[in-house]
Amino acid sequence: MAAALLLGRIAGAVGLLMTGAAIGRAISKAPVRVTAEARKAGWHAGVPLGDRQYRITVRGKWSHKQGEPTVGPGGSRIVAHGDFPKTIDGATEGCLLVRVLKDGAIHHFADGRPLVVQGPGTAEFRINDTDMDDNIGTLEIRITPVL
Ligand SMILES: [Ca+2]
Repeated sequence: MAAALLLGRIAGAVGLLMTGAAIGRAISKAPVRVTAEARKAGWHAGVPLGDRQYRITVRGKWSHKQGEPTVGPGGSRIVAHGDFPKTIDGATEGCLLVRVLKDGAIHHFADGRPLVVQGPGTAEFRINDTDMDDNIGTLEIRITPVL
């Protein structure tokens, strides 16, 4: 139990916790779960995807600004632009961004609906925000191969 707690703390410190499949192998059958911390600067790295489609669903809430209501992966209702410290334009402030390293496309959640992304590549996650100090919360991300 103590080892599991310690492992969880270490994974939390780096902002990524993977279960359900071995790290470093492409997901073939079982879903993989990872967590994304709102305060983590940069991309949460490293979920290998095979040459197929994957459905990404998310639970939990976070916020890009302490004092604002916590929200799901769709972020706030405001599309980031101007001086907002966003990662990309055209997605809502504080939404979950998904990048598949290979084609370089960045996907974002709209209204919290599941995303389907195409492998192969490495899936990475982050919040659409670059001012991390006032962020709170964690999202649980589930990545499931589409049959
Ligand atoms: Ca922020």
